[in-house]
Amino acid sequence: MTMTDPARSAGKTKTRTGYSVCTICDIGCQLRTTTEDGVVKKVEQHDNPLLAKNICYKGTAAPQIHNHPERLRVPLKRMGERGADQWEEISYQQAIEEIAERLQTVVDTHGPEAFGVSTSGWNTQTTHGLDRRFMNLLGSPNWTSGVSLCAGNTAAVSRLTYGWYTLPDFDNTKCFVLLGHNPRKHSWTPIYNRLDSARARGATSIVVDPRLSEQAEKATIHLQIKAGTDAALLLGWVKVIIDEKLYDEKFVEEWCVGFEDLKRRADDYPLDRVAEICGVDADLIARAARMYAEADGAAIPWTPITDMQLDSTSSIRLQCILRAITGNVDAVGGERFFGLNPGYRTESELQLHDEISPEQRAKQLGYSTHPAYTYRTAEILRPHMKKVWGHEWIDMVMGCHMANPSELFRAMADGDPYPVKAFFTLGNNSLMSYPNQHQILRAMLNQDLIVAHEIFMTPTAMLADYVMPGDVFSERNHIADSWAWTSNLTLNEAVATAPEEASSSFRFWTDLAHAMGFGDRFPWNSLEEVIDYRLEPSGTTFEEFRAEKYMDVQPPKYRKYRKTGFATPSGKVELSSSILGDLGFDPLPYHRPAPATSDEFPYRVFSGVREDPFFQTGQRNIGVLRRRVPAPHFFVHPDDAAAEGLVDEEWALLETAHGEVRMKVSIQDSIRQGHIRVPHGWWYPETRGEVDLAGAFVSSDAVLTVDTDDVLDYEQGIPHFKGYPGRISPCDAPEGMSSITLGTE
Ligand SMILES: Nc1nc2c(c(=O)[nH]1)N[C@H]1C(S)=C(S)[C@@H](COP(=O)(O)OP(=O)(O)OC[C@H]3O[C@@H](n4cnc5c(=O)[nH]c(N)nc54)[C@H](O)[C@@H]3O)O[C@H]1N2
Ligand SMILES: Nc1nc2c(c(=O)[nH]1)N[C@H]1C(S)=C(S)[C@@H](COP(=O)(O)OP(=O)(O)OC[C@H]3O[C@@H](n4cnc5c(=O)[nH]c(N)nc54)[C@H](O)[C@@H]3O)O[C@H]1N2
Ligand code: SF4
Ligand SMILES: [Mo]
Repeated sequence: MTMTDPARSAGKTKTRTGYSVCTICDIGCQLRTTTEDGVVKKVEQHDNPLLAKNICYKGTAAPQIHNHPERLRVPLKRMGERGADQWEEISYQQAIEEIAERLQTVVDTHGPEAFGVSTSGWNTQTTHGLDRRFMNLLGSPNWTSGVSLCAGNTAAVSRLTYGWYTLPDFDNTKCFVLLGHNPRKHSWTPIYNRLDSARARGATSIVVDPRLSEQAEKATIHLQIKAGTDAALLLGWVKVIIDEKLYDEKFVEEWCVGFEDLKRRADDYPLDRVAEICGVDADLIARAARMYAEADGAAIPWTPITDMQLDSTSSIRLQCILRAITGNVDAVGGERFFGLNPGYRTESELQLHDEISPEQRAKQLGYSTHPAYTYRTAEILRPHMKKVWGHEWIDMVMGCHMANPSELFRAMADGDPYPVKAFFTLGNNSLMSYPNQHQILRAMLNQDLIVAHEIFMTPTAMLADYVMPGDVFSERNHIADSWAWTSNLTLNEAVATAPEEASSSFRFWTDLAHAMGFGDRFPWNSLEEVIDYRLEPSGTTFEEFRAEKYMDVQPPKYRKYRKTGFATPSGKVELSSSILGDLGFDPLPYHRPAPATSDEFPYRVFSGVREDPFFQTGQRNIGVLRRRVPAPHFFVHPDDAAAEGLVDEEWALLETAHGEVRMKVSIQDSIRQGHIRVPHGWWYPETRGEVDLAGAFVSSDAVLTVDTDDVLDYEQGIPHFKGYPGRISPCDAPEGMSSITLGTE
């Protein structure tokens, strides 16, 4: 049905401007979007001067992304072999009916747990927990996400330590510590701006990074550690802080349990040992520890680096522990527990975690082996969450009730411990976004049904049976709640017209539930109705909210635990974790060394150093962005390049025990000798139709790492992406890749 717009029929252009929450990366800047006749023309900075600096060149490229000629507009059904990239266009209605029927067959044959979902949520934006609601009503616990490797897992581990997840009190901090984390002007711009403002106010900073990163260049102290040794460094800090009595004795006495055990554990990490493990000077480590502990309000902002290490659980817990023993928890200039916005129902509330039976919850992949962020830990925390925060199930940063992705892909590939035969991926390039890409490919080739909800034809979508075109942020209404990370609400307005056959994730799950016979549990007719339902406690509707404001910010309240206690079994900060102990793990933090380098694999390789023009695996097809970084590069120290015969801007082959990738070489003084950087997420959309899966196996970091138990963090089952052994040598350009074009637009 086409609506006739009176302004348009009169020959006038209809211009609209609205507030947006950018989803091109996951930090969600607040911007303004202008459309003409429903087409995005301009995305620009916010009209509030306090927010105006929060914009990067990916955000301003939104018109090129949203209007891209290759944007998916019509549902596609696979023709020919899986992965052959041959499609038939079908209607949205036909797609939903066929998907419902085929999903029902999988559930009838193998049980509901045979249905797995991977989604990262921030770009599809409008789920409102309905993906989990759908799965819980069907009986499948096997939902996972990119947040299992990034922030979601920190949220879960923080929660079992002190019952909530912190965010720095950036406006008041006197000192901040970045464990690798390296926000830049065009990479997580709002955090970059806040760190810069803190420095301008006189805050000191400590940067821990094997590279002289952009943040390290500005640091008061740079600790250029060996990759993968952060937990050892932090244990060294704990020892200095305890030995020199730099901790907050009153807070420790009143609000912490396990201090004596922690002290004994820290005694295993004297500074000379830590200096040896980390490869940095012992005095500098001690100076940094003192600088952090002595600051009157210090913060350790969340970092993804410790989310992807062999001892990730310990590294994350050590950050919580340092915040606690220095008295910085829920404190001015330290770290805030935002709590929930009382006016907005949480996604968790819509997810209906009581509807799935305890027996089905216990089948969640990872539940018994790596439970830290699965239902198993969440179940233990239920009464404590209820007591302190008022709700039993709070899925912070969408990461506190997840399946382990490696176990999910193993079940999909090998039926171990049971078959998973239907896989939906929404706004997630799953093939390339977890470790062990070869296993993920096998997993996908072994499915009866794959559905991808996407805006572009990614390598993952190429492997699907149905590709459902998604809408984008300029086309949908939403109120974002930072996934309960903060209590702020921010407005996103639909100002553009979505392709007629595109769907929001709300529409997709709702229509599928109706087609499968449980539509009565999805009583909302529109996205706005769900938002109205979520806003009900505030007594406003979506229309009223947007007429009045673009944001809702709760006034800060510090040290809330004084009234409520902490949401842990002891009601205190658990320096020694009763939950980890009860689950059979070491209750205290420790350092676990990564597999050692050898003559065969002499370098420490790490995935990361995000590239400014791209978010993760995206945007390689957006000409205006791709031209800024046309090809992927290893970073190699000049001495290592000379030793291996590598030439700047020429191709090289990097091999690990598990896989190999090719990319160009960038020789850089700033990287620690003996280390090699591999960027994340490279494929070559321009080679679609010529190279298998558009080059998804040529340069992707996910082929270099496996996920066998010896290289997974014990408690969470997190892969080790930060310092695994590898070797490098010069090579020719990969086939079909000699002249890399620059995307299509
Ligand atoms: N091997 C490896 N894996 C990693 C990492 C790594 O360094 N190495 N990093 C981890 C980290 S830090 C993170 S945060 C996660 C990130 O994981 P994700 O956030 O899932 O990022 P991508 O896997 O790149 O997938 C995003 C996909 O969403 C699509 N998309 C964009 N906007 C929309 C939309 O509005 N609607 C729909 N339907 N689709 C949209 C894009 O085209 C893209 O294909 O990955 C993690 N996984
Ligand atoms: N433009 C752009 N911005 C982004 C993203 C993007 O894809 N593009 N992704 C966003 C997301 S989801 C994330 S998670 C962040 C990630 O971005 P950052 O937090 O900045 O992380 P990376 O860029 O992966 O790596 C940062 C630094 O970690 C160092 N490092 C590597 N291994 C180790 C180690 O073992 N220990 C320590 N201490 N340091 C180490 C590297 O040398 C590097 O300088 O960026 C966000 N911002
Ligand atoms: S940093 Fe850039 S891409 Fe990320 S949300 Fe902000 S404007 Fe969008
Ligand atoms: Mo991330």
